[in-house]
Amino acid sequence: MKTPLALLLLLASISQVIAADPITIERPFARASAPGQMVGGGFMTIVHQGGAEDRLVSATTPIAREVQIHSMNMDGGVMRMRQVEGGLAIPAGGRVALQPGGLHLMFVDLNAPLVAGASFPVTLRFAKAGEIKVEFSVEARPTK
Ligand SMILES: [Cu+2]
Repeated sequence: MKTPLALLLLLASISQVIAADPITIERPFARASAPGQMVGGGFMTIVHQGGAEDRLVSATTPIAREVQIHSMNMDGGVMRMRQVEGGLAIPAGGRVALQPGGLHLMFVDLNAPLVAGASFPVTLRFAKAGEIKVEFSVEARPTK
């Protein structure tokens, strides 16, 4: 049974190359959590090479109860996070950066501390591209 399985795997990998996803994720990372911290931010750049706008609708991860999509805005001199309503639009042929101080994923109710050097899976759900699984690496907190 070894040969048919190997052949199936080969065919599967070929079909993946042919049906290359229009959406790719660059440098997904999170920051190590401080002691007692129950939420964590997730960052990445979403690159869309398709011809029609897509939308990041939701995300899930085993390391947190919930994943939210947040924006950050100045409101009366105070930086506030808000949930992005209706998902995050990804323009055709565009790039959307989720980065510290701006758009980010918010991992709510962490199941365990985020430790620098570790990594964890996140499943992103796009309206058109469907599910994309990404491995986030945990980086040390910046020292100020
Ligand atoms: Cu947030």
